[in-house]
Amino acid sequence: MFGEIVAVLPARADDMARLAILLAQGEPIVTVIGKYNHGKSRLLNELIGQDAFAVADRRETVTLSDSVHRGVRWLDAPGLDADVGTEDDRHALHAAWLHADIRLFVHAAKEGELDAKELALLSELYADDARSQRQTVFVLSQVDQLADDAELHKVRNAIDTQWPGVALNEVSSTRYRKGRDEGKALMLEKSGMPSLRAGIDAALARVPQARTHEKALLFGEIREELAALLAAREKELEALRDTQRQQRLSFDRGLAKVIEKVSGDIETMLNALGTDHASVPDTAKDAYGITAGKLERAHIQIAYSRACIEIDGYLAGQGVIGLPSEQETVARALNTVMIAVMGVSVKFRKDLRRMFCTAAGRERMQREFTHYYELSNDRKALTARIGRSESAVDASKNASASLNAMEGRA
Ligand SMILES: Nc1nc2c(ncn2[C@@H]2O[C@H](COP(=O)(O)OP(=O)(O)OP(=O)(O)O)[C@@H](O)[C@H]2O)c(=O)[nH]1
Ligand SMILES: [Mg+2]
Repeated sequence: MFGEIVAVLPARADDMARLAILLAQGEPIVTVIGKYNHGKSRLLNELIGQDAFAVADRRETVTLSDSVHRGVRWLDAPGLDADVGTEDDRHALHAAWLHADIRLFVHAAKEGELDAKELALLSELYADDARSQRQTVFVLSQVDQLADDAELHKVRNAIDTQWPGVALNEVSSTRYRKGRDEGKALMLEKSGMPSLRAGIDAALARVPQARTHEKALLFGEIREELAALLAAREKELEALRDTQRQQRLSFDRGLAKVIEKVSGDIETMLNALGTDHASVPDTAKDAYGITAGKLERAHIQIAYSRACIEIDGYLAGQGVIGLPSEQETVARALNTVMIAVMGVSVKFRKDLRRMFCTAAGRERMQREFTHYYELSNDRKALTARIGRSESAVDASKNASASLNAMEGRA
C-alpha cells in the first residue's frame, strides 16, 4: 500500500512514512535536536525524572533510544555534527524528525549565539511547524555554566537578534537535579525546568489536534498530487494513442494511394499489350536469341519490378525497411518485405492481373504491407511506449486507490 504510493511519488516517501506514524496512533512523541554535548540527553532525563538516557561529557548518544513515560514517548537523538556524523547518525536524526510531534531544540548557553547550521535547522523546524502544526520548543540549556547574569543577558540578546522574539526557555539540568536532591524549592524554580515542563505539557495537549490537522494535510496534498499525476499520465497516454492512430491512418491512406497508382499503371500496360506470348515455350535453338515469349516475360517482369520499387519507396519512407528479425532467414537477399509479400518474381499476365487488378489482390497487399508496418521498429517502439504509459497510468490509479483505502480506514 505505502510502497505503491511511494513508487509513484518518490518525493513523498517521508510524508508517507510520517503518515504511517500518524495512523499508528501511538503516544505523543517528544525528541531533542541540537549539537552534541549541549545537554540533550540530560535534559530528557530531568524532564521525565529518570536516568533513562546515557549522559556523558563527550559525543555520547549515537543511536535513537526511547523511553515511554506517563503516556509520552521520549526520544533521545544523536547530536548534530557534520564532522563526525555517521550514516547511522543521519538515519537516527531522520527517524527522530519523522517521529516527533514536539521537537526540543537544545542550544547550550555557553556557546553564545547560534551557528549557521543551527539557524538553518531552526528555520526548517519553524517552517515545518507552520505547515504541519508540529511544535518546536527552543531550550537554552546549561545556563548555570555562564559566569553571571550579565553573561546570560549577552547570550539572550545575541540570540534575540538572530531570531527576534524567540522564547528561550532557559534551563539548567544540574540546578534542577541539585534542587530536587536537596529539596531546595527556589533552586528548582530557578532551574527553569518546571516552567519548561509546563510548556511541554501545554504542547502535548495540542498534539491530538495537531495530528488530526497533519493527517488531513498529508492525505489532502498526496491525494491532489496523485490526481494531478494521473491526469498528466492519462493525457500523455491519450496523446500517444492519438499519434498511433494518426500515423496508422496516414500510412493506410498513403499505401492505398500507391497501390492504386501502381495498379492503374499495370492495368494500362496490360490493356495495351497484344497477343500473349509468355506461354509460348522456347525451344533449344532460341537459347541465345530473343523470342516473343522472352520479350513478353521481360516486359511483365519490368512492370512488376517498377511497381515493387514504387511501393518499396513508400514503405521505406514510413520506416518499413526490413523484415522483423524473428522472420529473417539465412538467405539475406530474400529478407525484404517486398519478397515476403509479393514473392520472388512474376512471369505471367494473369499473375499481374490477380495481384494488382483485382480488389482481393489489392486488399491483400494493403493488409500485408500494413502487417509489416506494424512490425517496423518505430511502430513497435511506439507500441512499447504506449504499454509503458498504460502501466504508469495503472500504477497511478492503484496508488490513488491505496490512498483512498488508507484514508477510509484512518
Ligand atoms: N553544567 C551543566 N552541565 C550539563 C547540563 N546538562 C548537561 N550537562 C553535561 O553536559 C555533558 C553532555 O550532556 P549530554 O546530555 O550527554 O549531552 P548530549 O547533548 O546528549 O550529547 P550527545 O548525546 O553527545 O549529543 C554531560 O557531561 C552533562 O552532564 C547542565 O544543565 N549544566
Ligand atoms: Mg545525548
